[in-house]
Amino acid sequence: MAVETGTSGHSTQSYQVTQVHPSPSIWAIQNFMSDEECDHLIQLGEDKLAPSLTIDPETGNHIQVEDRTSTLTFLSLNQDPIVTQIEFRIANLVRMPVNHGEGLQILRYEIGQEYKPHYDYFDPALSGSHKALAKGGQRVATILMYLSDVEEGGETVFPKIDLKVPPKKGHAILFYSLYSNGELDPNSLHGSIPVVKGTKWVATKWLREKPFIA
Ligand code: PD2
Ligand code: ZN
Repeated sequence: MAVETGTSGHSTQSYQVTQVHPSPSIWAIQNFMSDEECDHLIQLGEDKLAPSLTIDPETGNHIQVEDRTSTLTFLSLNQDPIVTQIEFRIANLVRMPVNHGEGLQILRYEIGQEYKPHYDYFDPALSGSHKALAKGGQRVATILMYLSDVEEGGETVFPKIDLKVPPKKGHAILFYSLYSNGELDPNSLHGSIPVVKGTKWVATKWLREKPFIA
């Protein structure tokens, strides 16, 4: 397992990166965020939570589906100095410009809430994908940053490769939805299994091929 240590140039946070799977490429990042940063993101999210939506593969419009039962808040890029600091840390980690990132999403899962297995990429064969692809191209990678510990359940799972990642405050995972040649990786299927005890808070950032157009 490859291990490297990164230090964010925009703060003193020092984190450890470990590759946990080669294809899809999945990386675990310990201590990616401080407790204060996690608490700050939860605070930004908690007053503005609304039902989570997904993109309808037929129309490209945002719709509410039974597969995603959490609530969420979307943050703006560069919303405040702490958000900006985290966005630069992510850009540094993935070696992509900060403007390739969609805005952070702050997600809350209560007991029983989940996100059933899905792909973060847009399947170009589906009519609804064109609208989404026009806003910065394909989603190349995703970083999930855990903002709370969860007493039981709430793991991020990759069913095709039998991998389960328990949420732990301050830790993150980064995974790629495309092969390095740009083709879609079907093994990147992933989800969040139901919370059994406690509350799961997570921040998600989806990273595009090109600058993201909100
Ligand atoms: O919250 C998660 O663990 C999770 C799992 C799968 C989030 C997402 N996908 C996502 O936001 O795309
Ligand atoms: Zn996802």
